Amino acid sequence: MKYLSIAAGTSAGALLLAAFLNCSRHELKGPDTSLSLDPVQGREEAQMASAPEVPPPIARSHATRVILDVEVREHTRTLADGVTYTYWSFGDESPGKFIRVREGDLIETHLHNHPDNTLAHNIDFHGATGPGGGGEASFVAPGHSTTFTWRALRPGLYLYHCVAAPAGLHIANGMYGLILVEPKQGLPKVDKEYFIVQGEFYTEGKFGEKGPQQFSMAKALREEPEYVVFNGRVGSLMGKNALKVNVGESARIYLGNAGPSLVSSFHVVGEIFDSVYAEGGILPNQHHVQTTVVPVGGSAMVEFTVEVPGDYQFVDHSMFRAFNKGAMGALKAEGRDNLLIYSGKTAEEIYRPATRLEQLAKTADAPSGPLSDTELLEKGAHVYSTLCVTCHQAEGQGTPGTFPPLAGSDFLMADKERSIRVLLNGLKGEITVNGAVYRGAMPKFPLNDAQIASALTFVRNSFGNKGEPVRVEEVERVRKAEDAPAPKLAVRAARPAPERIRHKARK
Ligand code: HEC
Ligand SMILES: [Cu+2]
Repeated sequence: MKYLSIAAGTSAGALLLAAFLNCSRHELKGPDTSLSLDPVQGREEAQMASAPEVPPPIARSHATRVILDVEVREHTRTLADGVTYTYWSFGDESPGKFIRVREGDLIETHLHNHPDNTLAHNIDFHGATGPGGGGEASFVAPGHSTTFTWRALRPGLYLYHCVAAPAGLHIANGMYGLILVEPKQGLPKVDKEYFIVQGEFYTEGKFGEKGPQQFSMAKALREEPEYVVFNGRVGSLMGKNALKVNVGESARIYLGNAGPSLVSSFHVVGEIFDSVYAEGGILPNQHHVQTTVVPVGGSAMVEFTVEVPGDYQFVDHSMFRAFNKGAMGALKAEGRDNLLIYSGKTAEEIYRPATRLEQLAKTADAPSGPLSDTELLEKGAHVYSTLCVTCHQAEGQGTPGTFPPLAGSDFLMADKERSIRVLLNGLKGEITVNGAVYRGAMPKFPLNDAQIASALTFVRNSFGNKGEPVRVEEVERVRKAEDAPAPKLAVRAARPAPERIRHKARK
């Protein structure tokens, strides 16, 4: 403030300030903050649906008093196959029902705490404006009901959840759901609507451990859930519970993230969102989105149209959550193929590029007569670049501590016969090269005498080395003395004709 008033005192500062004000006035269209409360006409029951279904759009063109009854349950439900957990939920299932109201509606909320329950609960509507989103007003002991009324002032997709202390625990046990406050003019029409709420479960037992599971406060504090799931349980949207759409139909998914800790990166594998309403606002703020972030305690809406039939998976793209903790669901799209967009697999064949040994075999052809120095060097360069280079490196410099250098190697240059034996037999055990100790192992390679002679001639006359060539006969002699049999080096049988598996285009 101080800085601003001083700056404004100078003419440059005044200009800046003017530019700033100007820009904010003309370029940013502010939100609607007006408070014109529509007259409330009549009353009706809240429109609700169980996951993943969404009640139909609101046809009314006026505000009404919506009567919303929500019952809190504490009961055992299935978290994964063979795994049970004591859920606390709004209604029979977690997440609670999707509630659909209209901007301007008055929501008369009755929260009933079932007498079988052991704890007090409440409800915080992120779509409500008022202390605690209704948390204080709705706080209710087992066997009691509370009533409070709130005005759905601002349209958007909102999370609701229990906020009774400790709030993290009540959410982690499943107390959450979504409420859509439809804008007066409605949302764009789509063919299919679904809702998904992501949530975490912190169980004492590891993921998949059978039997009833207890809540682990230690894991919750570390924010390390065993389960991250869509709609309350592992597999709630898999197999026969997959979401269904038809090719060409427009779909909208209402996403919520109850957390209590992890931000979600929602992604449909093989589909691109045409529009995303980030953070559950009513303006589509981006087109052609691959993955959208859903904050904890927040929401998003995504719209898409599937172009090609098949099974699509959707995930929290934090992949270990998806594949190891449950954050995965499926979308089944039915309809006609469109080969102009996606072909499916059209061929599968054996892939067999020339292998290093095959390449090496090409240098194995028997010489007709003794090899000249140039021939030795050429062949040697080929052997080096197909085989030796992987370990001894392009300039023969080796890798410190692992592969000894051939460039300037006293070990190599000191003893020609020993170097022949290295290539005939391989080398194992401790050696010292230029003062450095190596304790590695060089395998024995199936090289014939001409290859060994030429490789050694090459390395003894490259990378700054200068030495006599190594003749084929010399290698022959050492091989005989070592009694090392010559390797079989026939070039492998001509490769089999690639086996083509043709897949008929799906109908
Ligand atoms: C798979 C890696 C590997 C390949 C390929 C390889 N070597 Fe070696 N080479 C080694 C290792 C490891 C040692 C050291 C062995 C030891 O410590 O006892 C070594 C040692 C040597 C030595 C003795 C030490 C020195 O630095 O003078 C020579 C000579 C040699 N290799 C030449 C070759 C030639 C020529 C080829 C190609 C035909 C080749 N090597 C291919 C790993 C390899
Ligand atoms: Cu609660």
